[in-house]
Amino acid sequence: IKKLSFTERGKLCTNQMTKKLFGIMEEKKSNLVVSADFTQSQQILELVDKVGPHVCMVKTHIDIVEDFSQDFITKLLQMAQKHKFLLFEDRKYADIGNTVKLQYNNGIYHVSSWADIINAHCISGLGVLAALKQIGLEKNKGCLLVAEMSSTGNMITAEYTAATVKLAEENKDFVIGFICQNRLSDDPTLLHLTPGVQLKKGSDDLGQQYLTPEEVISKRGNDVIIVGRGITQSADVINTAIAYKQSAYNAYCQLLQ
Ligand code: UP6
Repeated sequence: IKKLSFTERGKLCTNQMTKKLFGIMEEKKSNLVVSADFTQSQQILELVDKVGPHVCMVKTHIDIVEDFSQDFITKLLQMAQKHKFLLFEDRKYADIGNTVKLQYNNGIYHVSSWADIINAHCISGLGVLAALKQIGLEKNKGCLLVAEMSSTGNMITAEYTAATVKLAEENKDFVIGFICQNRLSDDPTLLHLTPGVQLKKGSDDLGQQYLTPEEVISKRGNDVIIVGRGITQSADVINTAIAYKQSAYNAYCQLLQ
């Protein structure tokens, strides 16, 4: 596998969100996303203040936060400014178009008002993407498509993955890439982000499967690692985040043309 640098790839992008993300990745020498899967807003803010300098993006599951407030969002946005990272809400929208539109824009969380990037399963057809796009494009947001999953026994087939890739390639005004386990598209302007990453290969007791940063980036040819508990449950989150950042970035650099 041969790759272009983040800067070179950024120059090829017409999608402003992808361009912006490549710029951050190059500047911070980081293709690490931290998954801030805590249930208390203070835990999330403390984590991102520590690891913020080392990540290109912070991934949230806003619907697990027990003390959600607008003040929390304001602080999260301030952190994103301070440490220069993007916010990715991992909601995995999957319903019919009209419903996902309401979920994205309305409810308690008003995700479209603060998340730079969201993601979707295209299981229900073209309407999901069309609906998210109606809101997202106007606000210059980006969307990732879930093309593969890390969990054991997941029901995604090769045909489903291929159809998802086609949809991404046809909707590059809004779709910036994939959540996946393998490199799926040769298009250098589409990003491959991979969850299920720890420094040691393994699994948890609920079906999650882990690959190492080297396996994900240099062997499989993905671009970005997404790490949750590997960082959040570590006794030294800063140095652990640095270790993940360096192994993923070095693995990418090995592939440069
Ligand atoms: N995630 C996966 N696998 C996928 C898609 N998304 O694990 O195929 C998400 C999970 C979690 C994070 O929802 O937020 O990535 C992984 O967390 P972990 O590193 O603690 O396992």
